[in-house]
Amino acid sequence: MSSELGGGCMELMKNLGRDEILEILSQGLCEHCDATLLTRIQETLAQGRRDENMSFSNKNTTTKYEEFQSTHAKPTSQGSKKTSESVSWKRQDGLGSNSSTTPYNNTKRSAFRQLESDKTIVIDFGLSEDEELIRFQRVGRKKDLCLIERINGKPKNVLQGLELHTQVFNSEEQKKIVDCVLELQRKGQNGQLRERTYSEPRKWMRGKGRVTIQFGCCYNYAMDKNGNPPGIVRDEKVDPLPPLFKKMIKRMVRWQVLPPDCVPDSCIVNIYDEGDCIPPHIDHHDFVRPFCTVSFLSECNILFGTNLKIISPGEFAGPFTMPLPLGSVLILNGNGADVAKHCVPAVPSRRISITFRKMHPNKTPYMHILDPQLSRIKPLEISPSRKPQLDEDEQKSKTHRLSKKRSYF
Ligand SMILES: O=C(O)CCC(=O)C(=O)O
Repeated sequence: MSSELGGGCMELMKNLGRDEILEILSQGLCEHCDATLLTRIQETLAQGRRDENMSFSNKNTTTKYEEFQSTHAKPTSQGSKKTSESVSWKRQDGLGSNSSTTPYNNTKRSAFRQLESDKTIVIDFGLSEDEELIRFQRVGRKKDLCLIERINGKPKNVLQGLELHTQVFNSEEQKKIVDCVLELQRKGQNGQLRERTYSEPRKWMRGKGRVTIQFGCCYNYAMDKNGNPPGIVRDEKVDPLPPLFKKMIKRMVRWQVLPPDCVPDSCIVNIYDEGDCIPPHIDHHDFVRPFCTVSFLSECNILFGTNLKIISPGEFAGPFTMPLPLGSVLILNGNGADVAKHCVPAVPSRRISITFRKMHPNKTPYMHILDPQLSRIKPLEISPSRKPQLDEDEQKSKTHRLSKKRSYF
């Protein structure tokens, strides 16, 4: 680009917001180049090598970005004083853009539309459009979980807002994800991840905790050695979300597991050895609702209730127990996220979970930028003409699976 043309562009860019600039820069790029661009920008920002003439430091730009932050701030409330007395409990039955591998060229929009309607497009995780539609229809969804507890003297379903989506990731995809996690763990052990990304308990004992790997933001479970309180540490950097995790996020939004207005931008990987656990807690409000957790390697139980008892290290008791099937996604929202606590007692064998959460816009790390790959995800919609039928056997097996699962609740 000639310097004259470059200067003109810079002048024009001064009037744009940060995410508009990112959108322009990433148009026409494949997913890989998009990710490279994002990483370059993040690295440049992190190293403080910003060119003063760049519009990122422009006053208008900052204002637009701040505007975005404030209009998207959704204060969450919790606050209700709980004098909960568990009177009864009740059991009741109770990825991205359309193939982001599709090149997107601004000057060839009609060609892009053509591609968009092409049935042979390959979706993330290598699915064709038809395969994706079939898999989407196979997802099991439990949304009416119920546990009545007395809160401030009134009966309340403390599980309202909880949802269990099964068969979201199949065994082949689970294997890919687990391999990726184990590789990340190896890197963490070798000091190849940013300092606060990887952490493991100091010594082994039952109920000691678990290995955690965090991406997108540094989260403090408790006050750290620098005096930072629990929550997101805004001036600390951890590694960005790995590309495979972004594909998982895209799938969850496309398959209507997560809403498109609450796309996670951070996650914590929990690696539980046999006997590891997570004690009773409510997730910090530096993260908005809903958030979710995906299960791998071995099935375990999660407990819910306003009053979960710690009996001994890794041994907890509570009024509601739910098994977490492999490849399932548990959505925590409403009372299920904010009134009931949850915990995972000592697991019977090695298990991995990934908890995906969206940061509250006012709590993001200071150098945080929106990831363009996570900003244009559209939920899958099936028009009757595009609905591939499950064959008779599959339909029967889906009905059987659901009626079998019902016995858990
Ligand atoms: O491992 C799980 O399924 C639950 C994880 C969890 O509660 C958390 O990360 O806050």
